[in-house]
Amino acid sequence: MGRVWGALEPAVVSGPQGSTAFLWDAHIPLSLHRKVTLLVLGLDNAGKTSIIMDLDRGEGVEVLPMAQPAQTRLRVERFEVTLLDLPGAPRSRSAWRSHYSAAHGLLFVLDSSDLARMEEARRVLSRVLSHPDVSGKPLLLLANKQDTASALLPCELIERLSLERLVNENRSPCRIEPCAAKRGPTAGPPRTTLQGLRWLLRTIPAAPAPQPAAASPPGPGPRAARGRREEEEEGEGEEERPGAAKPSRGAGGIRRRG
Ligand SMILES: Nc1nc2c(ncn2[C@@H]2O[C@H](COP(=O)(O)OP(=O)(O)O)[C@@H](O)[C@H]2O)c(=O)[nH]1
Ligand SMILES: [Mg+2]
Repeated sequence: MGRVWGALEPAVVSGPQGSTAFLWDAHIPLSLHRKVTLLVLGLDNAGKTSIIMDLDRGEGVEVLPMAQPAQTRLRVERFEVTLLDLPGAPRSRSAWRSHYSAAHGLLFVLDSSDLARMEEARRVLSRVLSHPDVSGKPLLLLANKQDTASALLPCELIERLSLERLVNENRSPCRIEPCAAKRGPTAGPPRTTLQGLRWLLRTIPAAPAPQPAAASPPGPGPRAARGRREEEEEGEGEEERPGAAKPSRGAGGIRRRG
């Protein structure tokens, strides 16, 4: 696997059980009982709801009451985490972006065995990460259904999804963890998923998530143009526009060595 170069010196980390992380090695202090919102995204049938239910059983995870529909509230270490389980069918994806500005980070769940839809997953992930309200926020990629015989390994998924390029272009710290959400009742805690979640929480910057909806400039700027394009693209029969412009990155953007 090649190195990934970013605005800050990144590290490529390999963990146990084939887990792999690309991350910028920034020290981020924890604050007490910090409230964070994480979006759980991915294609329909990827295992998003199963992952959330499995997380409930995690060691050191406390399920908090008073969650709204499609929300799960957990206390993990010093964080009060709200997980938003967003439906992944094509017709539902256009609603995702209304949550982007409030999100501190993303969990993107993949069905690692669904080879026929891997390209669709790549397009969807690319579109999410390049949205101006998402770029730069940390991403935990959960390579689910590792219990199935045809599941791709994280290193294969990195290639299939062009993950290094996506990470560099969008400056989003990213970690990939293999997991299997559907396990027998006697299975132990969801170790790798929780490990990934803890990484995600540590990687969220100390500053609050921006709220660009209120701050966005009036008039049909690049953001509005992009929004219209996404509406067209995120519906049924979506297609990626070849050569679609990336949002401007400003100074200190991503570069590759050499
Ligand atoms: N074999 C296997 N099946 C899984 C796993 N996770 C979820 N599933 C199954 O995949 C299907 C879709 O799961 P669900 O959580 O509803 O997906 P969602 O549409 O992304 O929320 C269900 O039949 C689950 O039982 C897994 O790790 N392994
Ligand atoms: Mg679901």
